[in-house]
Amino acid sequence: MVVLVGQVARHQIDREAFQEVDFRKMYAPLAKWVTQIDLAERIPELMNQAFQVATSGRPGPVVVALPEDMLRETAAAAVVGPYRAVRAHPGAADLAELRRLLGAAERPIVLVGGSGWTDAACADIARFARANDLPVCCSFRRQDIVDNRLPAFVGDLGTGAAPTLVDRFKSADLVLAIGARIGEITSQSYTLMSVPDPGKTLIHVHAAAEELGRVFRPTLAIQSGMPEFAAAAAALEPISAPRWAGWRKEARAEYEKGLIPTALADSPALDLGRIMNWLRERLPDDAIVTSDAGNFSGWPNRFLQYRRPGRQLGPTSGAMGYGVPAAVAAKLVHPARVVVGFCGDGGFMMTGQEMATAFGEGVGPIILLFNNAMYGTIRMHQERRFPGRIVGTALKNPDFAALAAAYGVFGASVGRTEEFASAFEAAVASKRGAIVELRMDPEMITTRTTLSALRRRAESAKEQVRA
Ligand SMILES: Cc1ncc(C[n+]2csc(CCOP(=O)(O)OP(=O)(O)O)c2C)c(N)n1
Ligand SMILES: [Mg+2]
Repeated sequence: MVVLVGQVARHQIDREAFQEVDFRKMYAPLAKWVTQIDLAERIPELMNQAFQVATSGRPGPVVVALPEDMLRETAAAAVVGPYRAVRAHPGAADLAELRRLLGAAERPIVLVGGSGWTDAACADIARFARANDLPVCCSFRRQDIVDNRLPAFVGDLGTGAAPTLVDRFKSADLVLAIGARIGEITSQSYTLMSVPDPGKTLIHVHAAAEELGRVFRPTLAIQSGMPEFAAAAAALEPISAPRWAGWRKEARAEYEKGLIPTALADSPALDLGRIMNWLRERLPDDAIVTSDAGNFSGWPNRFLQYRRPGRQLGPTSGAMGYGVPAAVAAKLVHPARVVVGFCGDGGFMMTGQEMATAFGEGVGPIILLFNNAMYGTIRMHQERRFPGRIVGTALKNPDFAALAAAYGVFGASVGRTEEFASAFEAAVASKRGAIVELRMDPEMITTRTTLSALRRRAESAKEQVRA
């Protein structure tokens, strides 16, 4: 992302003039690079550099401040050619070492993640995994890199990672991490491997040199773009009759078992597990699923199967307010594809007004609004640490169906499992954007446990401490 932002005139700088901000300071820890163009004749140079930096290595945002008087200047400038992102290739020696390490492994696991994946790179990695019968898991909110229906796919390491996958990852003797930073969420708060020596063979492939060796010291570090690495990996001679065929099969069986909803309550009126399973069958292969941040996201993350060329768009930063705008943007780019945005009531109230943009642009994303009348994630932490003490997490929401009508989009409010399918089909058919509210049981705090179970556990832990 390249952000062009207006700045006060050059002769007003440092007066704290109207709306003056020192953008270099403000964005220093957030952006990959911040610059200001003070001379009109430097526009070609600095704009070229902005795109070059934003797209090369680990992609990241660049902020360009533009003093308003500079914008009124004219200058003679040569036209420069388009920017070309710089991506490294894996070397022959690195690939030979990778194959040697893999050949010596007993329980290998591949972790895919990060950005820079093209359709061809995804297909190449799937081919590499199948040829070597390797299990593949993915990092937080990067579930669409490998088609989840392939036998190689064994789950995701997000906020609600399956305990069986976490255990399996810990007992792996070789990790091949491709593109993932292995950050706090993916590494389950840095518990998947020891720091800094991971205690196992770690082959880390990343587009940026500075990410290699961060936290975990790799046995083999390979700086490479994803398309470049994936093509090379697919061309490697496969390990014949790998020792880990059973290990991969067990991992896949555990993942498939996880698709069966956990029985949390006796026939709940709105059974989210059944609804997610219905959606898994219903969504086309090229569907785009966007997600906000919040506990509701556990439902699509655990039960949907992301596919290619389908996409998952979600904030790996955990920022709320992303789901609706991302769904509107995805539908603008791909008007012919089904776009479903998953959102909590809290997150929807932050940026849900973007439904006006969808209506104005004439595009129809479908928003599934999980209404539990609270900031569920924060309530969960309150119950865990201070059971029964609820502060500032209850929400008094507007009438969402009425809000949908006010925006001019389709609205439905679903309180029973059997009402969902027809509401969803009507939303698809409406073609003008839709808000489908799911009036969920607030007890369903995660896909694996209830609010009262959490509270009981926290209370009895407190009792034990007292005793
Ligand atoms: C912009 C922003 N503000 C605050 C938070 C902290 N936060 C994380 S989840 C959450 C609550 C989410 O509530 P909701 O969208 O209703 O989803 P639920 O957890 O109830 O399913 C909050 C406040 C955040 N991640 N992002
Ligand atoms: Mg909520």
